[in-house]
Amino acid sequence: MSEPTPILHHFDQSPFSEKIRIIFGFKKLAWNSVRISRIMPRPDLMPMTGGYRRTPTMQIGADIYCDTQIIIRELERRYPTPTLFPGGNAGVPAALGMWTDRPFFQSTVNLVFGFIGDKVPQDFIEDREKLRGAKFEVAAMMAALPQMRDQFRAHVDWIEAQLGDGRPWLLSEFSLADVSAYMNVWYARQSVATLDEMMVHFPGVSAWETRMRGIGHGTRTEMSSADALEIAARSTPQSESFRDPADPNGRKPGDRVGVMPDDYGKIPVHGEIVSLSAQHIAIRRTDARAGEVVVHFPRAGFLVVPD
Ligand SMILES: N[C@@H](CCC(=O)N[C@@H](CS)C(=O)NCC(=O)O)C(=O)O
Repeated sequence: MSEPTPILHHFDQSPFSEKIRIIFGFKKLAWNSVRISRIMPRPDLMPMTGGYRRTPTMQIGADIYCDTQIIIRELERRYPTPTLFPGGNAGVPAALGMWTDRPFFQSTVNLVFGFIGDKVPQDFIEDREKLRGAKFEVAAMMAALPQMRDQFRAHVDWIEAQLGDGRPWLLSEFSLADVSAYMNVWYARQSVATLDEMMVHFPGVSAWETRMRGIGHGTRTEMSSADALEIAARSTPQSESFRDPADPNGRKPGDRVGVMPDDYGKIPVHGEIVSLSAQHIAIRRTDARAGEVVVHFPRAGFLVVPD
């Protein structure tokens, strides 16, 4: 049986979404693109995620994948060749996400908003303040721009050092490590017009960026959010139920839990456990518009709390 086409709910400026678009390119996949608004509300998406609001989300029928960690894991499971974990590198490329997606990303966000400063639209500021539960201090970010340049540069310098022996990719062969690190450089390139003044000093990174851009995004076809929601409503989740005999808290299929990110956007999604492992939890929920869906999350960086 052929695999159903993955649907990515994303927006074009989203760096985390760029990771997934590149993986579609690397694995030469056809995919459907649902462009979501950069800010809430997202009325056709929330019925599927159950409240998870970070970007991107991947949908395959009535299975919904929240967070790039779990999206990548699922794409690798369904489309193992070519692999994102070559040469026995089964753990490090994924673990490196804790550098690229957190401190490196935070430095990049600070650089980007310090640079674009007062051009950030008010509705975007209000949306992200609500998401983070903290003030979006544009003036402070602009004042800190020199420090942010230093921080971003230090992260990029690690990429340059790793490529210093002339290897084409961070772990010699192309891997998830390249995708994750590149996301930040891509994001800064989109918004910081003067970035080249810094990047000319990183010839290895610049050549690597050209190779990364050459990978493309696979075959993208636009789809409306209403059509995607209808697909979820018409489909049956394909997730098998399995327990984790080593679960350190004795959690098992059938338990009711809430799952949420541990950093921000801590909106718990409630449901009944279908399957779980050290890196994955899937919960079943029912929505008036989406019908029965199974929502999948990673474990690292996510909290699971009993309901
Ligand atoms: N850990 C998440 C992070 C995703 C993330 O922070 N995405 C940004 C956009 S690139 C976001 O969610 N912004 C708020 C929003 O889109 O509502 C992942 O890997 O998917």
